[in-house]
Amino acid sequence: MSGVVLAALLLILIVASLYLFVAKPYWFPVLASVHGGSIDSLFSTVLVVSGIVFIIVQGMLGFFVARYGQSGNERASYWHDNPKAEAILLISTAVILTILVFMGQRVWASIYFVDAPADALVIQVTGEQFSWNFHYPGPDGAFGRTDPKMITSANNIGLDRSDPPAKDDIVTVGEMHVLAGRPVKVRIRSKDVIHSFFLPNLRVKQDAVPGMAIEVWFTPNRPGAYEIACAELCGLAHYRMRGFLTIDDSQENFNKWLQQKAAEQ
Ligand SMILES: [Cu+2]
Repeated sequence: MSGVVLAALLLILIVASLYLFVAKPYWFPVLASVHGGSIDSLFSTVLVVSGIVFIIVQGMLGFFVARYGQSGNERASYWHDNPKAEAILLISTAVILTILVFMGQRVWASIYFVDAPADALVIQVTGEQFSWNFHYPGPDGAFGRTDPKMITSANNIGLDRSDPPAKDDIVTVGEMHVLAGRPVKVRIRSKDVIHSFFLPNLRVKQDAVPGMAIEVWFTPNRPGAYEIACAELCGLAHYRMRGFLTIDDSQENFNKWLQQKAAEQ
């Protein structure tokens, strides 16, 4: 094949990739949390840096095959060892990757190594095959005792209603409400296998591991209705773990929902 044809194919590859990146026909779902902005901008930075390298490398490859391989049967000259070129490529790659890694560490630390504010709303999330259970502490702010022995089909998390702090607790299945602007701390558990609590719009994704209570916190900031998913293939009906997150715009609406759920149980 003539080098010119290969160069033309490479050009199409470059233009198509650039189009996908600039026009963003497939991109992230709408952002609805405070910390998500730093994740998205880091993602874009990595994509821009690797995109520039991609265009330079593919562009040079296209240029050389078109310029020196028109008839398709030329022989390339071969040589061994070019310490200068190797040093330049190695050091520049190492510097770029190290900078990107440190940028990533900073974002990670700002999300995972910072404690949730004291006034954060705490919600206990329990994954099971195949649903998400949400446990709110109710007006007293204290969670009631749970006991695996008390789990029944009507009591998914084994909440002991005879425990005083449990009296006003609220448990919902597949339905979670939070309040815009108020930090939320979720305590994630699993009853059976490994699940992954995923809030795509909030850029939150955390594994639910049996025997562990893993906490993550975030601040929702865009009222609306969003999706909750399980991001770990956890069994045949994994897809059914889809749930619904509502970010309420006011304390009144949030309280109204809590009261309605309390009345239902
Ligand atoms: Cu799951």
